[in-house]
Amino acid sequence: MTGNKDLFTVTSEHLNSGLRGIPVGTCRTSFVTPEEGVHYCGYPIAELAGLEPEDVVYLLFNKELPDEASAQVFRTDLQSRGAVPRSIDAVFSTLPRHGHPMDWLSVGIHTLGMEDTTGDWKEDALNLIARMPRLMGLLFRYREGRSADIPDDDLSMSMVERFVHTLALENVDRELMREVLSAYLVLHMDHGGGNLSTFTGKAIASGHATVYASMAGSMNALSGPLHGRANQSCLEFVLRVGTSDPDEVEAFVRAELAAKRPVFGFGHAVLRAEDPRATVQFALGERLCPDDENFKIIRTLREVAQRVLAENPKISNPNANVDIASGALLHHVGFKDPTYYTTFFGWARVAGIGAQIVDERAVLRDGKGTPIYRPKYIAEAQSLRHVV
Ligand code: AMX
Repeated sequence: MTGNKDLFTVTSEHLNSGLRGIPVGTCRTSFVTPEEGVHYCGYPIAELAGLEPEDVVYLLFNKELPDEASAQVFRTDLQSRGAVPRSIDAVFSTLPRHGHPMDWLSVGIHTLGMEDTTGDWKEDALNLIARMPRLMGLLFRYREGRSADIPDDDLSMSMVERFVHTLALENVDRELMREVLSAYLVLHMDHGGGNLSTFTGKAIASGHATVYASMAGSMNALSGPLHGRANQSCLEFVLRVGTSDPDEVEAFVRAELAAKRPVFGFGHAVLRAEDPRATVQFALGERLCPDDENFKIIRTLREVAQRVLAENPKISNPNANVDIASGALLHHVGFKDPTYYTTFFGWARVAGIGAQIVDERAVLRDGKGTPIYRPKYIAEAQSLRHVV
């Protein structure tokens, strides 16, 4: 963006509105349109959904998809960065097991930063991305009390394979788990510059806190029920629906609305169509688990809830959002406890937020980076007074 153009007029009505819609910067990794949802570096998300997560991380950092040779070099580079220090085990073994997994994730990221921060924005962002699979696996293992016989990390594996390998769940189809998680990561890596967790991470980094401290802050922001934790709430909602019979689902949806409760998995602040990330996950579910009970429920909800919500003209978008299907898929492949779901969201976002932090700190403004964030607040209900 060049020149000095008027972009927006700020009026007193914008105060205390959560900066909603107020332009504050530029984003080089992704943008969101009302009809096609998120695009990474210009590519509609639906076209990227089948790619390997490593290739999409490359895209977010380099703004181009890799050719075969660059993809291989990048994978080898990530592998060389992936080793997680043993102190993570010591820290995780002392955390309260009833603590929310997102709090564990934040502590884990901070611990990685205390062990090894280079101070180079890109190095630290890539190191963290490479260490996330093992960190995530250990998080599950220690919090579930399965700390015995954890397999050694195998850095020759892909990122998702390393997580699945560390998790080492019995009686699950590991290939199915890999496929669903790979798609999940790609779909959730980035969503523009102004969502709360991304904005928070960039704001913290603007004061030159480390990538790790900034990312831990992002995860804390993501943990809120109005933000990332909506995907946990969504599967809890599906489990409460408990039936795929269209008449019963309709009665349930109407009762929720009458009780002034949200119909989870529907609606969006920006999108005005079904979120393509939901469409992709519905297609994945039709292929991988069409007879799964929860999948049958969301298939019915997709039609029934959309129809019922569309009766209310106040609702700008009655269609399914990204959170409708991810929980059913994660549940199907073996993740039965929805309290963990936001950690997958966080794992994915480390890539997008990491790339955006690098852009803001080392690329924008001809490499000078943005200054420390300092929006203006106007004094309210404070007249000058003195203690004596
Ligand atoms: N169920 C019930 N009411 C809904 C609704 C839904 N799914 N979607 C919108 N509404 C209501 C809003 O609460 C609002 O009511 P109000 O006027 O009494 O405040 C009215 O319809 C108009 O809302 P809107 O302009 O269409 O959407 P919004 O930007 O205010 O809210 C969202 C967007 C996502 C918070 C809302 O659709 C919602 O609560 N959905 C259900 C929860 C959910 O699935 N959250 C995950 C969203 C995906 C994501 O961004 N991670």
